[in-house]
Amino acid sequence: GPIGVFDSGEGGLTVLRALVDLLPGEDFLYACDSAHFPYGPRPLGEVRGFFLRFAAWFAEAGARLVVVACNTATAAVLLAPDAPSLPVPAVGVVEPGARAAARLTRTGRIGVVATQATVASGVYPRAIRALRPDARVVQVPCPILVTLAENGEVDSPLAEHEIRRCLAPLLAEDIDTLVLGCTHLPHMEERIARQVGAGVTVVDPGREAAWTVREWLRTRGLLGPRRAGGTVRFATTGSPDAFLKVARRLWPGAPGEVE
Ligand code: DGN
Repeated sequence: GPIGVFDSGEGGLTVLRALVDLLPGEDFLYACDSAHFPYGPRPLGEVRGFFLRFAAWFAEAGARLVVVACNTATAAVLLAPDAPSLPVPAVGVVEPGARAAARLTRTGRIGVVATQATVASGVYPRAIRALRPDARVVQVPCPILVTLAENGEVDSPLAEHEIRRCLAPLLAEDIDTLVLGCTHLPHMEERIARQVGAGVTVVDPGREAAWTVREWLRTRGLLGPRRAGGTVRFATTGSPDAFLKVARRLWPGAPGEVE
């Protein structure tokens, strides 16, 4: 079966892109819950309920594995204290991101930009400090950036302004590592990297998760063909046309058909 990839909307495309680059022979099934976007302001219990319906759907579609390409859903489902059992194996984005941050920081001062729900859940500070107990993790929520990315607005003057405003409190803390703790943010990675400057290492947890996925498949003997030629299919609870229109703007040349 295919590898499932899930997000609330367009953010998970940054993870899908990393997966397609790394595993070009695999078939991917990307599903998103555009009807309930954004997840960030919602209680984690509600996000969990939404995800569980998708998990059942992925299982029915015969997915080998589901990549939870949404930090908020990872916090709500996989890293929740009372994590539910799932009908399909799942890999999230938070732990791979936390591992990279803990490995890359020199000063131990780490910034995290994420949704309100992810920030409130504390998953990043917890996961980072489990590996680097001396780390100082500063978090800021970024609901406006999420919405801009969801609308495909990643290089406007407004986006530039909001990125600056969002990052200012982190830069004031003298961080040396910045975790893009929401999968919508890597759509703006170049602009973010330019604003934080060369002294700050930017971590994209989605890209780190792609390596985790490859390792997960390899150790179980489930890696697909090495050659290119895998397929991508999209499904959304919202308007397929609206989804694809933004997807093609965010990822020119994106493969895939929408169902
Ligand atoms: N892209 C999701 C995340 O990584 O948290 C959430 C975006 C949202 O729905 N607000």
